[in-house]
Parts: sequence; structure tokens; C-alpha cells
Amino acid sequence: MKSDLVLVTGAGGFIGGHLVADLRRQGYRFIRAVDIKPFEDWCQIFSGAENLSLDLNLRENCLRAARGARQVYNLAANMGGMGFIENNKALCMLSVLINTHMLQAALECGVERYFYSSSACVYNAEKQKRPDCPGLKEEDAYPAMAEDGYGWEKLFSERMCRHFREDFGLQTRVARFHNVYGPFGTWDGGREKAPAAICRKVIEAKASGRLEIEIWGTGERTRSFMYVDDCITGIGKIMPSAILEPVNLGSNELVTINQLVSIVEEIAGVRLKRIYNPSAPQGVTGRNSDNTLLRRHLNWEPGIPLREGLAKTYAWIYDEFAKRQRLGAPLIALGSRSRCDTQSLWPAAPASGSGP
Ligand code: NAD
Ligand code: GDC
Repeated sequence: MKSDLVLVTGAGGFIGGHLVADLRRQGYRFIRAVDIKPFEDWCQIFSGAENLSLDLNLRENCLRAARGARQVYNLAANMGGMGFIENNKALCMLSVLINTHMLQAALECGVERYFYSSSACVYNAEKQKRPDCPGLKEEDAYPAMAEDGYGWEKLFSERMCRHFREDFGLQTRVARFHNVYGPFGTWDGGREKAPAAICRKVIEAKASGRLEIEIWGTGERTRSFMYVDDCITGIGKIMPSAILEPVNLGSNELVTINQLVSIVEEIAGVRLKRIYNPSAPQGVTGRNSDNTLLRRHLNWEPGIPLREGLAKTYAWIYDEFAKRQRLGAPLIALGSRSRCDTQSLWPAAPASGSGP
């Protein structure tokens, strides 16, 4: 097994980088790491791996990437937090090219096992209308009413994995990740998700002395957030498993966004005035992971407490922020979108604000 060639796509991204690190720790000697980004923009890069910068929207590049591989982890996608996916639906849907061409290439190259990273965004919006709604079970994806754009692409790609398995015998495994956070995740530029965004905003407030924070929405929406180490452990367990249908991979520690902010404030040792922006992207009202199926198959589920994961994430973002300050970059303004290429704008918070 350890001498198999393993392909990780999206390896220059957040989870892909952690996955390559983990495969190396496990003793895999031949790892091919592929991402569209130039190497200097990869979140993590390992000299022991075969690193390739390729656009996997193109079939010939997928064939190049899959040649000789026995296992494929397809993590490449054009994605981000609510600020990105709500404003870039067409770009998100175009990721269908990546999974389509990767599946075809995997089949053509005789790949034995194929992992696809789906998302909790596949779930029916009707099941996520209350902050206290029950954890989402796998069956709640149907009848389909996924997150517009990004979620529909994930749902379609999941089904394509299923039909490649049923019709062509390619051993596909699919996990639905619920909001993943941790060191090396995007923390500014417009693609960041709530945990990293809140850490960054708290750090900015402390650094600038302007002791206030903009929170998108009312702060009452609920989510569960999974620390990246749990995500990597889960991928490692699901890939060799007999779980043929898409399965949740998420934490079930449900918090409101206000509670998330309070935890980060506590870690930072600060209390901020909260300014709520109802015009910003908000997504579904409540979302949690039901881990019954995962537990039944694996006798395991993500368990790293949010407080513990956030402390590590905050420390990492703090260091990155400080590094940037030392390099002379200007203090990032609240709501900065410095590195985002494709994002449209939304109205700013009203100057008066509200909240405690
Ligand atoms: P990420 O954006 O950090 O990583 C994705 C990587 O894919 C990026 O580095 C990007 O450059 C690369 N990519 C995009 N288009 C490409 C192309 N055409 N060819 C080659 N590479 C391309 O995101 P992540 O958080 O590491 O997510 C990894 C996977 O997990 C994605 O499929 C994502 O949709 C899924 N997922 C993530 C979360 C989360 O909370 N992070 C939740 C649900 C699902
Ligand atoms: O972006 P996200 O983490 O994505 O947002 C969670 C909630 O936090 C939203 O209601 C959002 O309005 C609120 N929020 C408050 N302030 C902020 O400053 C902020 N930045 C951000 N980003 N959010 C803030 C995600 C998708 C992913 C992925 C996962 C799967 O949706 O964006 O691509 O697939 O879901 O679980 P979220 O959880 O809605």
C-alpha cells in the first residue's frame, strides 16, 4: 500500500495540504500533489512529493495527474465561505468539470479508489430553516434543494461518483464535510469562512485599538465547525471503508455565531462591541451534522472541542497577521478583500450598528 502512487488534487489548498502532510506521516513514499495555483501560493508544499501546477478543469491535465495513481483524493474545487459562494455561483458550478474529468481520467488510468470531498451545502434548504433544527441525516439531501450554485454542483458530482461506481466499478467514496477550520485555512481575501474570519476580525480590532467587530447577520444562526485534524482522520477512515453512499463528516457541537465570537474573544482576552450586518451573506439559518451513520460504520466521529481547535487556529492566524505587519503591509481594514479576485461586493454595515 505505502508504495502506491497517491494523487491529491487541491493539494495547494487548506485541507489538501494537511492531507499530503498526513499521507507522508503514514509513510506513503509516492505522493503526487496537484493544484491550479502557482507553487508560491500553496498553503503547504512538501519537497518529498511530486508537486504539479495544473488546471484540472482540462481533461488532458486530469489524465496527466492520474497516470500511474492507485488512489485519488479529489479535493480540488473553486470554493470559499458564504461571502464567496453566494456571489460566485457560476464559478462554483464550473468545478463540475474537475470532478467529471477526474473521474474519467481515474477510470482510464485504472485507479482503484477515488475519494470525493462533498459538502453539507448539498442538504435541502427546507431542513435548515431554524437555528435549533436537528442534525442533518444523509437522507436529508433529497428531495433536492441544495445551496444554489456550489451545493448543486456538489450534489451532481456526488451522484456522478455513485454512477461511476455502479456502472464502471470505480470504487468511489464520498464525504460531506461540514465547515472545516484550522491552521493554513484561508483567513482573509473574501473566501474565508466564519471561524477564520472572526479570528482575523478580533485580531484586527485588538491591533487597531478599535474595539468593535462586524458580524454578518444577527449572530443567531447556528453551525457546527470541524477542526481540520478530525477532517483528515475521517478521510483516512472513510477511504478504505465499505461506506458506499455519501456520509457526513462533521462535528455535532452546535453553536450560534455569537457563541463563536464569544469563544474567540475569550481566547484573545478582549470584549468587542458587536455590529451586525444584515445585508451580508448568511446562508442557511441552522446546520448541524448527524453522525449516526458515521458512528455505525466507523465507531468514530469528530470530537475535537471547538474551543481547543479555535485556540490553535487563532494562534496561527495571529502569527500570520503579525508576519504581514512586520513585512510592512498596511493594517488590514475591517472587511478587507485584499486577495479576492472574483468576489462581488455587498453593502457595508450601517454605521450606527447594534448589539451588546
Ligand atoms: P481550498 O480552496 O483551500 O482548496 C481547494 C483547492 O483547489 C485550492 O487550492 C484551489 O486552487 C484548487 N483548485 C481550484 N480549481 C482548480 C483547478 N481547476 N485545478 C486544480 N486545482 C484547483 O478549500 P478546502 O477548504 O481545502 O476544501 C477542499 C475540498 O473540500 C473542496 O472540494 C471543498 O469544496 C470541500 N469542502 C470544504 C469545506 C470547508 O469547510 N473547508 C466544507 C465542505 C466541503
Ligand atoms: O462562511 P461561513 O462559515 O459558511 O458562514 C457561517 C455563518 O457565519 C453565516 O451565517 C455567516 O453569515 C456568518 N458570519 C458572520 N460573520 C464573517 O465575517 C461572518 N465571515 C463569514 N464567512 N461568515 C460570517 C459553508 C460554505 C462552505 C462549506 C460549508 C459546509 O457555509 O460556505 O463552502 O461547504 O458550509 O458546511 P457556511 O457555514 O454558511
